[in-house]
Formats: sequence, structure tokens, C-alpha cells
Amino acid sequence: MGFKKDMVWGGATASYQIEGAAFEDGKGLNVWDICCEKPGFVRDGDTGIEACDHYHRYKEDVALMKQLGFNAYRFSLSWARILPDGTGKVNEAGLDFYDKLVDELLSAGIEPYVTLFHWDYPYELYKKGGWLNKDSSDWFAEYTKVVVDRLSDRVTHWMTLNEPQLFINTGHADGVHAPGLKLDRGQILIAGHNALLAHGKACQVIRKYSKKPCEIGFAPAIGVVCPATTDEKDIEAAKKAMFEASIFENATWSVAYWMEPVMNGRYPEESIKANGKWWPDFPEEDMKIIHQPIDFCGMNSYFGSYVKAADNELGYEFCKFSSGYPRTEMDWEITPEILYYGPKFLYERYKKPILITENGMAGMDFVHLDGKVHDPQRIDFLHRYLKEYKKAADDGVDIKGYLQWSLMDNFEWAEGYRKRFGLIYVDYETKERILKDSAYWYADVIKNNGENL
Ligand code: GCO
Repeated sequence: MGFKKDMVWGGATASYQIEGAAFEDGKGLNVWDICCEKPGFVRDGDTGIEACDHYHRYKEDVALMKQLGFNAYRFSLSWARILPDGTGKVNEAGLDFYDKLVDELLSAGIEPYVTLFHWDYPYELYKKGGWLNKDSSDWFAEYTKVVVDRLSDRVTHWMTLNEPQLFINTGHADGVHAPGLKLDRGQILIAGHNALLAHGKACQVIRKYSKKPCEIGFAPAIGVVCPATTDEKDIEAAKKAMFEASIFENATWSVAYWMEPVMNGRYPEESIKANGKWWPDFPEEDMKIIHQPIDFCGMNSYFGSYVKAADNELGYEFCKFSSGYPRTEMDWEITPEILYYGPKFLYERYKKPILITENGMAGMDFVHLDGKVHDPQRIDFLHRYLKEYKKAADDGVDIKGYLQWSLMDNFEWAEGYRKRFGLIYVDYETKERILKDSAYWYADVIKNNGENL
């Protein structure tokens, strides 16, 4: 059976990670601009001030995507580039940039998949309390309206939030991502709830004001749990573990905490119970706002875990990875089966087409003596993962597409520029782009719609 004829094939990026031009053309500050200045916050003191200079080189980048045969490109908008204060005055130059990018993509035959928020939160709003402020979802709705008014005559695919569990937790609980806070559990639950509300209100705004019929989703991080064997008992155990909110002490790390409100209009009972006195008293109407119709189920996934059924309270136990287990430069285990079981379990539960919004690996990539970037590991990685994904399609899972992370090497948040995730190598001194071997390989997969996997 394989992938459908209209399979979405492309790559993904995020504004702060590639654009650069951090202080140009009236862009406002965001929390990453601020945190990058704090000594020790980002490895090597790296910042996104220049990044890949995509802001000035977007035409070259779109031409490269066209060369690779992409039919889609996922990118995010910098909220503070569009609204320097987060709300209020619009920065026309910022909107113009995205306007031109969208036109360039469409004229190259590439469908824009726009993420509204990929972590670069406006600093002016952060100073008003950010996601803790009860108005934060309205701020997001206001920003969404500005964007939709301007781009929805051409953009028809939207994602609201990227990996809310990451920006809420790494940014607000662990303090290792911007804004670098270490809030308590009660505050985290409020921030999480406001982010969910922001998602819901953005969906409402897009549906109401879009100039064309459109599709909406979001891009959560999906921690896939795979069964250790194909034994039915292990498969059931894996499913249970994947959607169980209680396996994390902090509920907002779980898949269920984000997916259940969005997809089923409820918080998982276990999250509420496990948080006891910490659980805030949210107004009931909020859930109606959060629970908006969604057109596809986004999935950002890089590695997963394995469980086997067990005779204990949980009914399963996690398998341990050995120290010699294959891993990427991020030290993430290589677990291709997540692209089989993840889509399968999500589709069974939520019945929405699956779009891989991110998947890929960081490698030890460098320019070889012949001037090329040979990255056989990435080819092997993508080959293994995509084979599993295709198996899910063969099994009847409604697969919408695959957006590889990332189009090009970029600013990997607190890790700076050392971790290279790109299909395209970026020389950060000269900003020269070089297609890695994996880019050519992926272009061939796209050309064959995955038939050659
Ligand atoms: C994330 C983001 C990306 C990352 C990628 C690799 O999940 O952290 O969506 O911005 O760069 O996932 O870590």
C-alpha cells in the first residue's frame, strides 16, 4: 500500500533557530534574545543574533528546498518580529518578511505549514507575567488574528504551539530554556493551562477569519512507548504506558496532559488526582475553548522507550537501554519503531491523520576533503525510521506526511550550534550552505514517494 499519492514531504525549522536578524527591521525582543545574554545559559555563549541568516537568505533556502523536491515546509513565525510588544502595534517590516517567504514558497510549489509559536516568546509580555498571566491566551489570539488577516489568503496549514510540554517545563520548571524560570508545581499547571487556552483561542481565530478553507493542528512532543516484543500483552502495556499521565511526577510532561484536553476536552483524571492540592480550580468553560476541532495530529518525535507487560501495580515495566546502545549526537537512543507504534497508537485513540512535524538526528557532520558532507548515519537513521512509518501506512494508519527536522543545521537552543540536525550543512562563519549526502538521499525518497525505502 505505502504512502498516499498526496503525501506531504518536506522539512521543518523554527524562527529563532534560523532567522538571525535579531535586532533588525523593528523586531521586538523575545525571551531567547534575553537568555542568550546570560553567561552560561547557552553552550559556548552562542546566540541567535545571526543564526543561519535565513532572514536575508530565504530565497536561496527556498531554492534549495525546491531542488530537494519538497512539497511542504514547516516554519514558525517570530511573534515579536510581527508585534514587537507582543500586542498592539504591528511591525510591517516583520510581517513583510513572512509575506515574501510565503510567496517565494508558493511560487516554488511548496506548501507553507506555519507554526504560530515555537518558543520565542515576546519579552514585553514575559515582563507582564508571560504564560502565568490570565490574559496570555488573549494576547496569543490577538497575534494570531494579525497573522491570519495577512497570510490566510495563501497559508492554509496552521500549527498553533510547538511542543508545549518542552517550553512549559524546560523553560518554566527546569530553567534550562528561556525564560529560564524554576516555578513551582501550581504555577506550572497554570502556565500549562494558559498555553492550552491559547491553542484553543488561536484555533477559533483561524477558523473565523481564515480567507480560505484551512487545516489546523499543533505539534506536541510525543513520547512514544513501544512494546518490547510483538506479544499482544506487551503491545497493550505499551499503549497504556504511552497515554498514562501518572508515570510522570510532573503531569505536564505527559502526552495525555496535552492531548486529552485538545482532542477529548478533558484533563486526565490521574493528572488531577496526582496533583491533589496543587491542581488549580479552572473554570469549566475553559475546556470548551481548549477543545476545538483539529484536522491532523502533529507528532514531534525523535526517540522513545520500550516496556514489557509485568505483574506489578502499573501492569508494565520499562526496559533499560544498555550503555552501548546506538545513540545520536544528542545521546538520544535510536528507536525507529516509534514511527510505527506512535502513529498507530495515536490514530487508534484520536482518529486523526498523522503528520510527523519533526523527526531527525544530530550527527557529527563536517566538510570532508572532497568538499562534501558525508553523513551515512543520518541516511541510515532516516531510512530505518521512514520504513517503520511506511509500515504504519501499510497497516491502515491515516498518514498525512513527514516533515524532517531539520532543513538546515541551526541554533539548537541551550546546546548552541554544536548539534547539527540539518539535511543542509551551514558554515556559520560564511553562512555557506552545503547539501549533505542525506539531503540527496531524502530527495530521492520524496521523488519515489517512499516506494524505494
Ligand atoms: C524541539 C524543537 C526543535 C528542536 C529539535 C531538536 O523539540 O526541541 O521543536 O526546535 O531543535 O526538536 O532538539
